[in-house]
Amino acid sequence: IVEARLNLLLNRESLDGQITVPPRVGIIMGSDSDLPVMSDAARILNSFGVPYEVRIVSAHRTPEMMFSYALSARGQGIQIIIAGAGGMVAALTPLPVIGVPVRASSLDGLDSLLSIVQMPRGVPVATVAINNATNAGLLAVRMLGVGDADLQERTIQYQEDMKNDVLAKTEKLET
Ligand code: RP5
Repeated sequence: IVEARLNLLLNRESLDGQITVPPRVGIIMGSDSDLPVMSDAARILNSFGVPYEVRIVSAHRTPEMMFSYALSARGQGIQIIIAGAGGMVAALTPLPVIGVPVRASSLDGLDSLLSIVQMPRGVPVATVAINNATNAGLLAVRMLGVGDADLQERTIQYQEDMKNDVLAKTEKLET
């Protein structure tokens, strides 16, 4: 179900029959209601050709699954975890964890932001802006790019494209 919804969000046909490569990034979240936000990270990883997996694991609803995922991710070859929320995961893995505060219904995401960014010493979580899973994907690409020149080159190209896009829009406004 998650994959079907993700394919829909990414306008992607089913992966059935395609050869899949081992994921380098794990995208996890506490509920499928986080998918519309977290799929932005998948979209970025797709565009950079970084293989990833998506899992719904909740520290509150399925703690055993979340523990199991966090404890086994490194051994499965995962290099970075992007987590809607994410504090608990960072306590269970030596991998870099990028936390995405997801704006739930009531407190406009501030609750999620503070619960992720205010980690105690010894449990670091890189935290991006509320609902900004795009930046979580881009940060994961940059982290991987430190040891992958081709990927780092693509980050440089992404930055160039973004700058040119802004310049083009600015010129359009000034004409
Ligand atoms: C969190 O509570 C989930 O990650 C989600 O962000 C929020 C609401 O979850 P649902 O009630 O929509 O399943 O644990």
